[in-house]
Amino acid sequence: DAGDDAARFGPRGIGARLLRNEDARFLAGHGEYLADLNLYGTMEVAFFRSPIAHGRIRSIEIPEEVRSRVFLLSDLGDVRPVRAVLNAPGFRGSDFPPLADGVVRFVGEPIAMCIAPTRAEAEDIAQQIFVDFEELPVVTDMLKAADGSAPSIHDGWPDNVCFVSTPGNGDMAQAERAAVVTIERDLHMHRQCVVSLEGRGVLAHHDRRLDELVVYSSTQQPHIIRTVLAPLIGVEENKLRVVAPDVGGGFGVKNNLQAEEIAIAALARIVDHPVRWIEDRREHLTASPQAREHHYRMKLHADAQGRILGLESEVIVDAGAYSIWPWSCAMEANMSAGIMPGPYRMDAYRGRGITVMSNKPPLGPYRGVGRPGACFALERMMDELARAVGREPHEVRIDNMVLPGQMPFLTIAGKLYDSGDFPESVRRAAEMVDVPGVRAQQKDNGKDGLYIGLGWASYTEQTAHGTNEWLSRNLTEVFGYEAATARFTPDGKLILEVAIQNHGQGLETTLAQVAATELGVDPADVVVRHGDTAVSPYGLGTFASRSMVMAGGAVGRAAQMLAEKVKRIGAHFLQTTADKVTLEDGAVVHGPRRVPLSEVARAAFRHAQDLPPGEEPGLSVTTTFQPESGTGAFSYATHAVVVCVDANTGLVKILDYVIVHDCGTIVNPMIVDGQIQGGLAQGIGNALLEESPYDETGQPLASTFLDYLLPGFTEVPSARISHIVSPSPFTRYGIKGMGEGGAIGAPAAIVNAVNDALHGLGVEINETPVTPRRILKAIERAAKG
Ligand code: MCN
Repeated sequence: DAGDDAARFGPRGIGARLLRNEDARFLAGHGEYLADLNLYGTMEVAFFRSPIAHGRIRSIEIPEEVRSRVFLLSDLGDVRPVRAVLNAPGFRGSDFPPLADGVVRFVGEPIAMCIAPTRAEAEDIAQQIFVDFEELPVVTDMLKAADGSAPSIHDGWPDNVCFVSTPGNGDMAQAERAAVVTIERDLHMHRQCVVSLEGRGVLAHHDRRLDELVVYSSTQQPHIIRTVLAPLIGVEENKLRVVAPDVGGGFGVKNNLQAEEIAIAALARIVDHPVRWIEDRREHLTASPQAREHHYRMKLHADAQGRILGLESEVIVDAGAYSIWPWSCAMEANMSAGIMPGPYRMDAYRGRGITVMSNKPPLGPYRGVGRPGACFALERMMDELARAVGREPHEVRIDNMVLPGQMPFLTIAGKLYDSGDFPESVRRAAEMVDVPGVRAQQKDNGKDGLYIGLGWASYTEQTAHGTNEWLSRNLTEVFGYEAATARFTPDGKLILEVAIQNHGQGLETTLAQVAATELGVDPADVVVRHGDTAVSPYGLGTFASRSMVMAGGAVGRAAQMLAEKVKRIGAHFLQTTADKVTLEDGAVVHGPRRVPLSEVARAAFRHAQDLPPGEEPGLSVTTTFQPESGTGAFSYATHAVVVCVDANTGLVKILDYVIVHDCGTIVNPMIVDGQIQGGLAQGIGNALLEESPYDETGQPLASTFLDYLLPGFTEVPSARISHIVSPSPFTRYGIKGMGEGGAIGAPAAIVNAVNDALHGLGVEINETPVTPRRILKAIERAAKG
């Protein structure tokens, strides 16, 4: 409740629906993205990329007149491939070289860099390169990769299986014996791209004055990019600065160390001018890390009322040609298998996550990571379970959910849910969507070939993973804290320096709101600096819905510590003690008397003689924060969607979309609603449109926006969003992360709605996206019986 928040956190602190500080810059065109940087003498880079999916390079021919403009791996001197490692028995790693090292494993893999004053000229040079390949067998079918029938694409591997995880608990044999209903299905979520508004890009140069290499990258995680990049290119970490300028969306695709980042940084060491590569759209669609591509084999055991007794779930994930750093190829399958039980109680769970390699671009994180697939698979099963026991799907969900009184709740897969009222999210969504009303409308299904359907999805979103969570996944390269510096300038204005990277989430505003809560400053006056290893304390970056909890917590702690000093100095001026003053409206206040922060800062920086005895000069605090629970904080939501399917054309129209959501304490309700809506847009793409198919030779069949379809304004309705607020007991202020949720629930809810609409025709669709072609085929198949 906004009124409560204002009382607890101040009128412009946590909970205030403020416009975003950063939007003045963006809307006026003052954002500075990679392509806007203007360094004298910059040469532009075009990559020559593999035209085939798997082959050994016999020879590379480069015309003599352009040879000095072309760089192969052997021209880069001492540079090492990146290798993502999972410290788990049975994990197989693979080197991902910055430029091909004799073998190429996917169409689009970088082989050479061409430099010229303009990108067009660099592309002309790339056109003149000829590579002779010995073609090798191509693996594109994940099921064959998983069953061992496809030849291995990495030397020394017996097959293409990279890792198998087997989470679970409970007595499955008992669950099977007790079950009255068993539902069994195979389901598939296709491969897709990420499609951030700004593609990837890197600019690197040698700063002669400081004798350091400066790498500008459109990245979500400058600090750990620096840590891992430095040894790969033989530069000491203290001689490498990584800067993320404004970043036009990331969604996970900029949350890895990329081959191009290593190649451009390595090139900048050996040429005497800046070099820059800016990804074009075709490169983004075919050579960037891609996403999803899960195949599920599910078995759900339940009693006659639909109460879940046991769940068996196998997920096979096609991770493409290489393991992405730092997450490794096992990221998707591990997340999916670990979160699979979702918001439900069950007596037994047996999960199996199998990651396989193929001749496609590496799989990377994309909003939701593993969870859109897991939610899709489980929630399809929940709808089929409800059908089998003859009950409304939302009622079966309510009956199976973890209850508020059981929180904190340890799931059967070992996740600690912190707080929440899962059943209430379904009850409220059912009311908002008006279930009896929709059921009444469905009586007209079939008229003019139109079919109405109601679909559901409930999920939990694990956010702000702590160190224990990464360790439980055997990921030792990442950690579960964030750092922040809060400091005043000598004129009394606040600067926050953070290692997380704001690229659309509104963090410049919400972090300022957190500081305003502690220090009583105006958030519009707070400067938030991020994205530069030379500016902020060390931290991990922005991904996994962690920044609000982690960086918010670190800023909150730093600001609180700073507030104590400010109060001591202010109290000294007011001739009272620190416990008697408050910080309000930019001043230290004691009854009717006040000392402005500018006065406090003047004393702290320039007139130390005015400070209380023993007080050190300066006003700056650097500290860290990590949540108390190692598994982080769990948001959750229920999505309910009403669709109309046109059986004549196969088109799906969304008529109503309801989301009941809980992310604990909300810092900025306007931003949170925007995040949910943005995630929903991507979930709708996942459900209905976006797909990156490959033919059997490993050629991408969607390499432009003509064949890779994105949802537009007409496909994305405004969701009706309602909030439950269950503060987390494990985080500062009770905040939970939420940046991925919209994308997690939508594919399941929409496909469920399509199935609900077409069930009367005998149709069942268990793959995404549900394109018109798939719908028409399914109707045709059902008609033939
Ligand atoms: N917030 C809030 N109150 C909360 C939780 C969050 O006000 N209780 C606000 C904060 O401004 C926060 C934002 O909502 O920055 C999202 O919160 P959080 O869940 O902490 O996620 P992160 O800030 O760490 O952002 C990462 C997340 C992820 S994982 C993806 S993917 C994603 C997303 O954010 N990528 C995005 N949203 C994106 N939005 C844009 N515009 N661009 C992207 O690339």
